[in-house]
Amino acid sequence: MINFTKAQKRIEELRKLPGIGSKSIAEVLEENGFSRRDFLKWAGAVTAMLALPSSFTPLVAQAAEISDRVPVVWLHLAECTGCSESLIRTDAPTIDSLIFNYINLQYHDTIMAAAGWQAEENYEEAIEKFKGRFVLCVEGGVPTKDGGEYLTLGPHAETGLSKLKRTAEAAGAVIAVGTCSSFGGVQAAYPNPTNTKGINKVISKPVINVPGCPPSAKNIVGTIVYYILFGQLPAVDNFNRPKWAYGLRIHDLCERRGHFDAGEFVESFDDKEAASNGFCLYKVGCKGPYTFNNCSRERFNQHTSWPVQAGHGCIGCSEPDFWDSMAPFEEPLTNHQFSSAMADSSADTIGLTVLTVAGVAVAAHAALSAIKNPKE
Ligand code: FSX
Ligand code: SF4
Ligand code: F3S
Repeated sequence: MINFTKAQKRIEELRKLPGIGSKSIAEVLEENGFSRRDFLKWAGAVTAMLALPSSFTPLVAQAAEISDRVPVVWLHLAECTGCSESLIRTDAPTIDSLIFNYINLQYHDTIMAAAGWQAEENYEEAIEKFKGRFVLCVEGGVPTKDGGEYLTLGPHAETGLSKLKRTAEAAGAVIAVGTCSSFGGVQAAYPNPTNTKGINKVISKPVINVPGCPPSAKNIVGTIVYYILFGQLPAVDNFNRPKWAYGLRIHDLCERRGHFDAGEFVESFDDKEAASNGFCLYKVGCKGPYTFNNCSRERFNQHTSWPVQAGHGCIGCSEPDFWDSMAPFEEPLTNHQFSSAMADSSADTIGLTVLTVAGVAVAAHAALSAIKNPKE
């Protein structure tokens, strides 16, 4: 049960804490050309995205306004930094990226000013000073082979494994940002020479997974805003992904879905006519029917586009082991075994599914339309 009064009280309490912002979020937004109206529109969209009643919109706005009260430590392990890029690399700052800049970010390798010993010192100070109440965001999987020595960080060459464990121990909440920290990611793909794992495999605290390679800025900021509002983790599926973001398949809200249902497919990437008609990309490898994420609804880059709209099928980047289980990416899973959210869940295993080339639309539609996110 979502408790409005509890969220209100939490915001009041947080407001009493010292913030680090020298300006208010209203001033920051105004300097970047956003009006109060834009901000409230953003808050309304985030409220809807988080599946909260619209009466929560003012609270979501307030949570963003006091986001500089909640300290965040951002740890990079084995990854490509695309997750941070997803947040900060836009042609013009978005409200999401400005809110991210506004949070009380105590440590983030890529965007902080400090370097070397100074950075290390900041890190140690932050985890001591904000013990038990900072949010730990982790980007990247954790190599575990040979005591984790395939990833060392900082001047003391501490292993990522050790740094992750002790930081998670001190954190108030842990968020795995991206598929690498959620499930291991590309470095955990076969043959996984460093025995890299998702972070929840090596720490005892509950971890909220926000997968995607990279995840959208909306899913990252939405998860942080949710935590600011409620001080707890949202309802999750069996892969610990927030249901508000990962409750539906890409395929459910895809704009090409009508063509899938009508059996109209792009047959190859040089099929100009089919491409210009926006036909379904299933036969050129789209994994949207097996992938739980909100890309088709929320899109990327200020809602402008997303992979399928841009003309390439979904590669299933928010599913565990997608580098192995969803490959080859430009072919349908026809005659390939797959192991996605559905196949990996014990209670709801649909087992080994083999789709035949003939009648693929019918077979896929009949088999997959009935599939729901496993632990709903
Ligand atoms: Fe992984 Fe994020 Fe993919 Fe990259 O760091 S989810 S490789 S987009 O950047 O962790
Ligand atoms: Fe969209 Fe892919 Fe589903 Fe086709 S298979 S409707 S392109 S998600
Ligand atoms: Fe990833 Fe598919 Fe979305 S590839 S970004 S889950 S459309």
